Amino acid sequence: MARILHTGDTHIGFRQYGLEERREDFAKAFLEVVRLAIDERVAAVIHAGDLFEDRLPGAEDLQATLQGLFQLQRARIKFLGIVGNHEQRRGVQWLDLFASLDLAAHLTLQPYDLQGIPVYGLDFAGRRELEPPSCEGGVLVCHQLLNEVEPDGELSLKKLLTCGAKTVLLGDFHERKVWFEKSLLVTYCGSTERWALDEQKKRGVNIIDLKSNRIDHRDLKTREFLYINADEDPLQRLKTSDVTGRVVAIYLKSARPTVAELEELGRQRGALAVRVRDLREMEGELEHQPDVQIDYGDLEQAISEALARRNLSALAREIDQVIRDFRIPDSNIDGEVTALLEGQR
Ligand SMILES: [Mn+2]
Repeated sequence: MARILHTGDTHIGFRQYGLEERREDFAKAFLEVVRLAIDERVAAVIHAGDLFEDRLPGAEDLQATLQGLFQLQRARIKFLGIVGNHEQRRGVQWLDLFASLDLAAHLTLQPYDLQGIPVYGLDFAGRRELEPPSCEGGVLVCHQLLNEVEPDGELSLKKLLTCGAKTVLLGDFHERKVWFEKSLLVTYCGSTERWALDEQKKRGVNIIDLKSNRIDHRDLKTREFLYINADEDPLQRLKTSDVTGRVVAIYLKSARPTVAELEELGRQRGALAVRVRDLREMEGELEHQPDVQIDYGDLEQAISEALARRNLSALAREIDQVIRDFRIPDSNIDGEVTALLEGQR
């Protein structure tokens, strides 16, 4: 038995809605995954990228991550990973740092031997059409979009059939998906906390026996969200539901009640946050449907989501992060970007 836990898109360090509680939630979800791996006595945790929200996780985030990695090490569970688009750096990757401490292995096209099964890994390779590498008889781990989940996804399910892999473990798309094509298993594990408001389903991980390709999943206990649909009366739902400590997500089709009224009532009732998604501009102008849906106050997130789908170079992503990082004062941006550019020569 070569049972493994497949996870990814952990996004540790994401201070969602500007809340410290949400930043902690993303780290907690990782520790919950570690606890599950230990309970399930798997041979390895295979991480399909985006362990971190960006390339500069804070000390608190690294502390939680290391805590989890040390717990796995004590339980003799391997942590095998690849680098996702969010955390990718030009030099040493965080995963390489963990590998140098013997807490992880960075999967590459030189297969890692897991109980006789070769495990291949490919770091995020951009949004251009991608030819899968040859992975004879083994497992391929990558962080890309399949054309089955995004029409202009860079990787095709059909091509995966010819790369020789028996199992393909994916990250990048945040919902769990499973395909069986002939004897090939292809799966996305989904994110471990709700990174975008529309990630409504329960978050979880895959448990897979790599010998038989038997796949199972386990739910994670994460922050509770209350979803209020556009055809419901949001004021009534807010008044009659227990929203204490929850994130309340409201889809709104009318001008009343106002966002401010909903936020105020949610706060009074003890909600952690109230997020309103205005569906009005979507109505009747489908031909002008915007690329990005923006829920109030979440411009940063909308920009991140849109950029993640563009084929930007690692350098362009780093420059973008420097410009949008609120911890870097405006007066230092010039110097930071110049240093990045000069490092390219
Ligand atoms: Mn992700």
